[in-house]
Amino acid sequence: MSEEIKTTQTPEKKKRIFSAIQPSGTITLGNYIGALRNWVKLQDDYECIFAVADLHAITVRQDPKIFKKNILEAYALFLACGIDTSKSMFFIQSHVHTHAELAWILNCYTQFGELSRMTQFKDKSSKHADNVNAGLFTYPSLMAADILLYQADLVPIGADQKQHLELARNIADRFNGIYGKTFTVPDGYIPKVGARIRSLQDPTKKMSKSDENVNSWVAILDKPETIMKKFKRAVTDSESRVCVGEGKDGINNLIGIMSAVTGKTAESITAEFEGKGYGDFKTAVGEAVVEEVRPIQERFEQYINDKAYLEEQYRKGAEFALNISRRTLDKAMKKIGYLPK
Ligand code: ATP
Ligand code: LTN
Repeated sequence: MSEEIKTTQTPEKKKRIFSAIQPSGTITLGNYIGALRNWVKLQDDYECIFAVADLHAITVRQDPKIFKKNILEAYALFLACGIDTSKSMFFIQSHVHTHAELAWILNCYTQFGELSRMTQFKDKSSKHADNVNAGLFTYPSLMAADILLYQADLVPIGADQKQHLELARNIADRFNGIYGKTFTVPDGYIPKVGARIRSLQDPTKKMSKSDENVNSWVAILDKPETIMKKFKRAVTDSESRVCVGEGKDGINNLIGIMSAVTGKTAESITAEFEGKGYGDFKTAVGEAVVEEVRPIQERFEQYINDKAYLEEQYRKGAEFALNISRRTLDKAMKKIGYLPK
């Protein structure tokens, strides 16, 4: 799996990228630094296809009203972060029926044992012990369908999704091995900086929007005072020197966040805060994050108040996506032996 990708390519044939984020709850700083921000940067050099993964989101129970609101807000927020529909294809997963169809097919080429080894399944089934549904288990084959439908070359993801991507590669290889080349086997792109932003309350865990402790994550749409408060409360250690070190998960994480939003290296951050305490540092990280999200929040307000524009964009996205993905689905079905419609 490649950790780094070239930023320029020959104009004739751009490589294709696919990625998606679930609209479950609010989009966090982890999602932004680990995923969204990279999507925005990739748009000029790649043919990008992005989706709001709302089919994946019902693997945990959703309140219908809130869910509906979250899907539209996620779409608007991604636009506000810089997804540009004149450069990239951007749609809502449930609007494109080929995803659910190919997912069923791929389920039949995915082994029970493979799915049982997924750490996200183990984590989520222990978190939602009262609702360990089959969708939670087969989640990775839907994700594989998302990617393989578009013959994507590269998939930008946070480190937590690496195992799912490996599985998508295995499924593609297996299918190609049986029927001949049908799917492009995708490579992952995991950013070096910010691939795993950690919880502000338990820095041994990743920052996750489904964490019940609201102080553990920062949402892109949190008010400035809320962001400052959450950073001030961030769990650190009993030392006082701002530097990267063993057993300093909290500070390492804050340095990582600071570095991701300001572009400064860990060394220069350490030098800047030499002789200053954790309190000053936490305030500075909070302020840097507030500055980073301010323009995004302003653009979000404009988009979310223009429902007609949003609808026009996601309709256009779904139409494009269906056109491309239908070809792959037809090809796979033909190879399996289904009668043409
Ligand atoms: P959930 O809490 O519902 O599992 P999540 O916050 O982990 O959600 P996802 O929708 O699973 O978010 O992930 C969206 C994208 O953001 C993925 O590419 C994922 O790798 C990335 N991502 C999620 N959390 C982090 C994090 N803490 N640091 C870096 N990247 C992250
Ligand atoms: N499972 C991913 C979201 C997701 C995705 C995808 C990412 C759904 N389909 C396809 C990359 C490619 C997640 O929870 N982060």
